[in-house]
Amino acid sequence: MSTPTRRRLSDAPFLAAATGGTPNRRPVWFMRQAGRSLPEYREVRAGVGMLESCFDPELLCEITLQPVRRHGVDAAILFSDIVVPLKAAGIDLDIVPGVGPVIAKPVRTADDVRALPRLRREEVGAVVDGVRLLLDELGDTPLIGFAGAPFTLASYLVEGGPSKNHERTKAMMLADSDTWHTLLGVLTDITIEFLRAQLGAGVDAVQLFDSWAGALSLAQYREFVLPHSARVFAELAAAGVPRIHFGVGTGELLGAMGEAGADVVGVDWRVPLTDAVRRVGAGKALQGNLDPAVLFAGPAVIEREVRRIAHEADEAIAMGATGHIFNLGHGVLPQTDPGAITATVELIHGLPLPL
Ligand code: 1CP
Repeated sequence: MSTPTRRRLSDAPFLAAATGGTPNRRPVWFMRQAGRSLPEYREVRAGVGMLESCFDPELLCEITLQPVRRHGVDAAILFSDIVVPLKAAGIDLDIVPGVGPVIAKPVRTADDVRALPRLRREEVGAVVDGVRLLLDELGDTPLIGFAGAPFTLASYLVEGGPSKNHERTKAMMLADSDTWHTLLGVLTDITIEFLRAQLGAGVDAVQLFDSWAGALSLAQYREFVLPHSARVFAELAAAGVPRIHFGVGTGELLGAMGEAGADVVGVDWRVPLTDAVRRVGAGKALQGNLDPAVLFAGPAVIEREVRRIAHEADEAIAMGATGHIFNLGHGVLPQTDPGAITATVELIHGLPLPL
């Protein structure tokens, strides 16, 4: 893969922590750091649809920069959505305010799967243009690209929208495994193409969001999901950038998610980092894991929880983790006070580094 535009940012604390180096401060960024918690986001999004903003290079650049400017986080994450490559490929869907992605014609049968389009690079040209604008603006701050993992994308396509129980998805997976693996193969190809487009434009790291994989048993994950996610990571290895893997409620899956091939494994707030390192095994960095609800509990609680996590991270590193990137255990909640986020970043940056 040719990536002539990639920047050299080896001193960036986020990249040092992700690659087994020694960061000069504790790196922190937040999943969903761009978005409704920020008044400047609500202002630029007024009257502009979610998907429209994801395909507008200037707007996606501006929204990506907002949390970097305001909070001084150690990484930017591309403003996009996991369904953007599906939309770009021609699948009829929308992101409905207050709901999330809604698919016009859910994918339920072998014929539906056969009819799915593939993604051509030029269809995400607006995202590529947005990445290029961002690299000019970001200075020394790394840019994380991302995509949804095949299972989480499949859940939206099969259910037709957000789902609590993923029952139709699991039904296809368990009753018609040929159709399931064909579907995940198509989604894996789309995910790889979307991430390659971002890497070609110069993103400094990638995160694969398998947000809903925690709904699966370990046996289901291993048989029906892991081989596909592993193909995503394997195909991106040559880019030489850190690859992060994250899902919510995946405490039972952490070992298998690490096996899929990421360099960094994201951990939600349910599992202490000292347990996470045992499950993931030595040789990978960890990312997480402040409960997003803690940001509502006031400065004293935030400080107590941040210090606990930093302490557990240091222990995890002593146990074989190659680094720690501070983050939440899932995304910033829309009602979060942005001041609490900025204060949390300052607190983390002020903590001593492990000896
Ligand atoms: O109009 C709006 O503001 C809609 C809210 C919103 C936003 C701000 C959606 C709809 N997507 C996004 C942006 C987004 N989506 C980002 C921005 C970058 C950043 O982190 O700052 C990212 C990383 C995503 C990824 C995403 N979309 C995931 C994976 C991350 C996660 O939260 O687990 C998932 C599952 C989605 C689907 C989605 N898109 C939007 C919503 C509300 C949802 C979730 C719906 C559900 O509950 O199933």
